[in-house]
Amino acid sequence: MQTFFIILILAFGFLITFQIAKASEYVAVLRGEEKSRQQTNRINAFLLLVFLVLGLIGVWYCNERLKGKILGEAASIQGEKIDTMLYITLAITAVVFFITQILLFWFAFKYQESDKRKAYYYPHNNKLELIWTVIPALALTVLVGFGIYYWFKITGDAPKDALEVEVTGSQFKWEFRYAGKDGVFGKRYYKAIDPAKNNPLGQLWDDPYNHDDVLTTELHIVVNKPVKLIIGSKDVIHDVGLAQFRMKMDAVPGTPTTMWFTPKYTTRQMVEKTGDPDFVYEISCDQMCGKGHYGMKGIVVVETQEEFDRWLISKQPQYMAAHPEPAPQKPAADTTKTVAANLKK
Ligand SMILES: [Cu+2]
Repeated sequence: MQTFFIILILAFGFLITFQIAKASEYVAVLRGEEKSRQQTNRINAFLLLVFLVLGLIGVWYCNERLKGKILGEAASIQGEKIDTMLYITLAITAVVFFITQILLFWFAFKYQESDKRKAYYYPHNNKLELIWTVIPALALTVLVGFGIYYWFKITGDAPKDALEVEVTGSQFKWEFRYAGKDGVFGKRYYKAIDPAKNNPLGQLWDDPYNHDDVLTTELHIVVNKPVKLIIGSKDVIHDVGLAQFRMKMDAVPGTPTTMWFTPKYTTRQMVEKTGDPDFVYEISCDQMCGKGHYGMKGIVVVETQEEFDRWLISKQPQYMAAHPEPAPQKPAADTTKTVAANLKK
């Protein structure tokens, strides 16, 4: 139905344009080709000026309406730097935008066709070419330079005391793994992935480092403590999007990516700051990864170290879920059989 309407609208649009073109052709014939062309030129020149004025009013209006409403304050120390970069870039590009747009439309109006004026032939000027190549090149190099500096910082080595969390994306959810008491993540192998056997991340159970690793569906991190995310994917490319912290990193199958940042405010502090009792930090998927892409929105909790420790300790390591206590009434013969079966494998 929708497609039908779109086709109908397009057909109407075509018909209207066609009719207008035909009508103006008749007008031209009646009035004389040359006169009609001059009049069209004058109208177009005036419309360009109208477009400039309305466009600038629109820019001002959007800016006024949306000021401070888009992302809010950055909630991480690194995010502040990214915001500063964004504002500097916006300021520079805004100056260029206003100068070029005003000149473009004003010149188009002022120097419209006139019988009293002959176009000035000015084909080339090396000095001008040099100026408008070198200045933007320098400005962009400085902007990109700052960008690369922060990029290397965020994706480079995290501070030694950083909390490490492994983030794994899949269609359509995020799974988080904490290293547990030993502080070391156990090994994983993709062929060991078996959700039916409580092993959704493919942890290798013969690696003792895996025995205390905790799997969660919420990302909990500690305020004022750097957190390093080790990011991966089980199927297609996803992207860890943490808009409030100004962080974003692709989750690529087979190639772990990392980034680290330091959250500045706990979720509770943000509730107070924003005045929104329902405030939660969000993790989103920033890659169109399939039909259920929108369902990857998840919750990030920023809390104090004590709250975090209490939360983590309340979680059962995945090893326990994958290895439930053997039922005591089971006859010993069964175990022998299992061992024998395993040996055959
Ligand atoms: Cu995704």
